[in-house]
Amino acid sequence: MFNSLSERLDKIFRNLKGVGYLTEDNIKASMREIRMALLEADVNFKIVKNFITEVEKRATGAEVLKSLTPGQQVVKIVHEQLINLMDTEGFEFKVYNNRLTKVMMVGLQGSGKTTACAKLAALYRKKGIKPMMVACDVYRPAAIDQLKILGKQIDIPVVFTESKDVIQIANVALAQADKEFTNLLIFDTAGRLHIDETMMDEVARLKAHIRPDYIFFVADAMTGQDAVNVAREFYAKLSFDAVILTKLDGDARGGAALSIKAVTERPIAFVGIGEKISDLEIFYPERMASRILGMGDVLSLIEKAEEAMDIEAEAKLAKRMLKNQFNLNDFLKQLQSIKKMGPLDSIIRMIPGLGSKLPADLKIDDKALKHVEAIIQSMTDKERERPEIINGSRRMRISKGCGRSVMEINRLLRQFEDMKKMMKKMSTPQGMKQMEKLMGGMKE
Ligand SMILES: Nc1nc2c(ncn2[C@@H]2O[C@H](COP(=O)(O)OP(=O)(O)O)[C@@H](O)[C@H]2O)c(=O)[nH]1
Ligand SMILES: [Mg+2]
Repeated sequence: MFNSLSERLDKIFRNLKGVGYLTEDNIKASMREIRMALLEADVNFKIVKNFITEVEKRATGAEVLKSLTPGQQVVKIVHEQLINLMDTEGFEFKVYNNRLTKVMMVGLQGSGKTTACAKLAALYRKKGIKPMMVACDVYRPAAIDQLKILGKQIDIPVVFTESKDVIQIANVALAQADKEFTNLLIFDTAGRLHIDETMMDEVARLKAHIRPDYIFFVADAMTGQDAVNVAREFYAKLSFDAVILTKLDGDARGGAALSIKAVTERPIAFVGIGEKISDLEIFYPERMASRILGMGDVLSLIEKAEEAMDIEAEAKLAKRMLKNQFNLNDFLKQLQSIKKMGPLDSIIRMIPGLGSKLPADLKIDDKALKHVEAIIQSMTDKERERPEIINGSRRMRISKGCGRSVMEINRLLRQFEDMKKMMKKMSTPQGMKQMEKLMGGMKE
C-alpha cells in the first residue's frame, strides 16, 4: 500500500536530506513536489493545500533553518503533519466483558462490511470478549450465507431469521445476546452499489431501534476520493463514530486514508490489510505516517544524533574537514559520538530503507570500534595530528600499547588516508555534485 506515494516522497526527501542548508528556493521546490505526490495519491485537493501551507510555514521557521539537519527536519515536519491529518483524537473502541456493546457496520456493497464483522469479532474474542454477529443484509440470500460461513469458520454465533424486517431480526438478536451473556453484538447491514434513500432509511431505522454504541463506516481504500465522498453522505445521515478502512493491502494510493478524517471529522479506527480473518489492525496514525514516508525509525535516529552531538563542535569539525585539516583526534571524537548513540546494530536498523532489509538476527560487533579507539588512544598527540610521521618503530610502540597487531594499525592508517582523500574530493563543488548523483542513484 502507498507504494507510489512513499516512493515519490522518498525521492524528494533524499534530495532534501543531502543538502546541508535550506533556502527558500529549495523549500519551495520541495513543497511543489510534495503537493504533486499527494495529489497523485488522490488526496483531496483542499487538504493538500492546507497541508502544504502548514508544512511550508514550519519549514521556513528559524528553528529549522538553523538546525543541524535542516533537510531531515523538514521530513520530521511532514511526518508530524501527516499524523495530525489522521489524528484519532483519543477515539477508542471500548468493549467490556461485563456488559453488552452494540456495533453497526455500514457502507456500500463490496466495501468489506461482512468481512469486517468477522474480523472484529475474532480480534476481540482473542481479548476475552464474547461476540455474536447479526445478519441484517436481508436482500441477498448470499450475504446471509456469507456471514454464516464466516461465523462457522471462526466459531462465533450468527443470528439470522426468515424475516426480511431488520427490526425483527434485531429483536431476536438482542434477546439471544442477553440470554448468552454476549459482550459484543455486531450488526452486518445491507449496502448498495450507490447510496440510495431506501437503504439509508433502513439503516437509520435500525440505528434508532438498537441504539448502537458504535457505528463503523466501512470504506474501501481502493476507491480513493469516492470513498471520501460516500463517507460524507453517510456521515450526514448516520453520523457514524469511526471508519474501518479496508483493502489497504492492495495498491491503494492512500488518498482515502489521508482525507477521510479531514472531511468527515471522524477518525479511522481500524484498517483491513488482507482477506484473512486476522487481517484487521487497530489504526495508529503515527505508524501509518511512518509507513507512508517509508522511513524506518528516522525520527528516533535524528533525536539520538542530536542528543549525542555537540552542535558547535560539529560546525568546527565541518570547517576542518573542508580545509582538509581533519586528523585522528577528530576521527576519535567522531567515533565517540557514534558510540554515544547506542549499539551499532540498533543504529543501523534505524536507517530508512536499510532496517527492513537486514536479517533479524544480524549482530554487528562493536568491538571493531573499540579496537580503533584503543589504537588511536595509544598514539601521542603529535601522531594523531600528523599521522604521516608514524613510521615503523612508532607502529611497533603503538601496537604494544594497545594490544592490537601492527597489521591492524597499518590498516587503520590506510583507511584514514583514503577517508581524507575522499573528503578532499567531496569538498570541491564537483565533488558535491558527484555525491548528490551517487545518493540519488542509490535508490534505483
Ligand atoms: N484484500 C482485501 N480484501 C478485502 C478486505 N476486506 C474485504 N475484502 C474483500 O472484499 C470483498 C467484499 O467484502 P464483503 O465483506 O463481502 O463486503 P460487503 O459487501 O461490504 O459486506 C470480499 O471479497 C472480501 O474478501 C481487505 O482488507 N483486503
Ligand atoms: Mg456484506
